[in-house]
Amino acid sequence: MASKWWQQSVFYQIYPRSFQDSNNDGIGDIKGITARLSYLEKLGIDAIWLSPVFASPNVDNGYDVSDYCAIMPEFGTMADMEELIAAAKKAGIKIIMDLVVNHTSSEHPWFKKALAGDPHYKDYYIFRSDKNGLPNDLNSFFGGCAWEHLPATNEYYFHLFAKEQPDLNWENPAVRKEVWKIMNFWLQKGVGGFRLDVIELIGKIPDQKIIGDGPALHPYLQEMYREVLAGHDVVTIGETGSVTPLTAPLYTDPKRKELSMVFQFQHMALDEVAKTSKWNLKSLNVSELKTVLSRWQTDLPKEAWNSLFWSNHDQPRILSRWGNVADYPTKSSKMLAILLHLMRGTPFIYQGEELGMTNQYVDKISQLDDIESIHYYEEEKAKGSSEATIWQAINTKGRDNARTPMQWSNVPNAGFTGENVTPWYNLNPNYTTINAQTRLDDPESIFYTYQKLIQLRKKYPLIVWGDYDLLDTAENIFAYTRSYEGETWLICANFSDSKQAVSLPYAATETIITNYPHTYHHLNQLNLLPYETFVVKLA
Ligand code: TEU
Ligand code: CA
Repeated sequence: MASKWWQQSVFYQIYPRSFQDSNNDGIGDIKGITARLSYLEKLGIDAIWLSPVFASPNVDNGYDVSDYCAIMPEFGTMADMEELIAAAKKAGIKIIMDLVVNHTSSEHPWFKKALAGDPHYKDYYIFRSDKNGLPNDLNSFFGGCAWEHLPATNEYYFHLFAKEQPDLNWENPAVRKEVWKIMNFWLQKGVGGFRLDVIELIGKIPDQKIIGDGPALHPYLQEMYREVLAGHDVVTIGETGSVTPLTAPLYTDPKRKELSMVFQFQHMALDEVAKTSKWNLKSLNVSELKTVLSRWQTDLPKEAWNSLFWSNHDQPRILSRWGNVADYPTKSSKMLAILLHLMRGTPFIYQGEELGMTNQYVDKISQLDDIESIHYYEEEKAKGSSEATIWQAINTKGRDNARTPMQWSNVPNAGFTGENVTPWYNLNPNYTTINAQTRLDDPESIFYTYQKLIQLRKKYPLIVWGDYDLLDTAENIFAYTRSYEGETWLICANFSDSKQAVSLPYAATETIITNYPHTYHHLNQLNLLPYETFVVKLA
């Protein structure tokens, strides 16, 4: 397959509400992003995945869209958006829109007309009569029943997320045509592609309790390709919560003309008790992480393509989750960055990950913004769970952890908004020490590790195309090789806070990158320090 730009790119995800405020209303906005393009150019990224900026009542912070072809007034105007696309293009950065088309906001005109009884628009959604009671026991991902009762009209409508996010009926060709129109509208604006929110759900058949991977899912994606994507050199990234290395090629094999790549979440489930929920915590087993990530490196057919991420706006911050904030913040954040970015696939950096931003600590419901965490708190309180258990889970896995404002400097409000402004959401108090300014001033900071990893990816085709082989090492040693055109690199990490002896039957001719001031030659008697990580070229 001819190589694609998005296979050699590094993406950066921006959660616009929390990135940069430009008009001192305490809310991040599009002009703020444009003002920060030079920072992103310095980092070296090639594309921005922009979380939704469309008109929305913000029940789910933009993942509840009320007009797909208008900009949320708090974020600015369509002119601001056009300016961002143009300025980013000049900086060599593509803008990828976050398309949320499994559902709309209940404020969308389509849904309002449906509620008013318009039969054309009722068929845009999933309504069922209440004459036989609840259609079935399906639940929403945000807790509670997935069927919202409308007593006035003796019916229910279906929502897999909040009740303010009614699911669209993709079986209806008119709905699909509306989506193609929206996508073409944004392609004409010059965007570089789309991240497709919960796209695996669009083939759902609620009456048969089929939610993900419905029979019509791939036909819909092939229709999307025919109607919108064919002929455009754009990227599509599917958010597919239950995809496996076996099913991923169904989305990403170019011969199937569907998507470019998918976000898989198997590694993100390794610290939750299997088959329960994200809130049911268990500690990470590094062997399981090695197995899962390696499976995505080796079981994907060459023609399929992988995304690589630790963090996003739904996940806790990786340094708090699987790094070591207390004793080895810099070493462990560099270990995580190097381990992931030397793998095969397109890396995604989440805003603030390149600064080593961390989770925040909360212990009052007034400190929560995220609907998912608020529902969880209420449900657990109703069940009689202890506050300690609830807050332990929220502080560990709550989505608000990733949504505290970007920490630019050590002034009040961290340069995110004016010093005397009340930001829409509380900053993490550690912005006084963890911020872009301190990282840019420190040549040994995590920022420059990310910058170098991006430079290496551009310089060495081995990183993009090389074969991956996991080495058989002790549990806490994560070591693998990448081989390409006769050259082999070895990547080795001590994924622990204790010294680890490791013996690797290799000799190194060059140290590419490391998080300790060491160089590496014979690798057969190494005593790695906590989180010590290195990449070497093998003899
Ligand atoms: O997330 C879908 C999804 O998988 C989430 O329910 C995720 O499992 C959960 O947030 C993990 O804690 C997408 C968006 O990324 C998310 O922000 C939206 O809330 C959701 O869809 C509905 O649009
Ligand atoms: Ca603003």
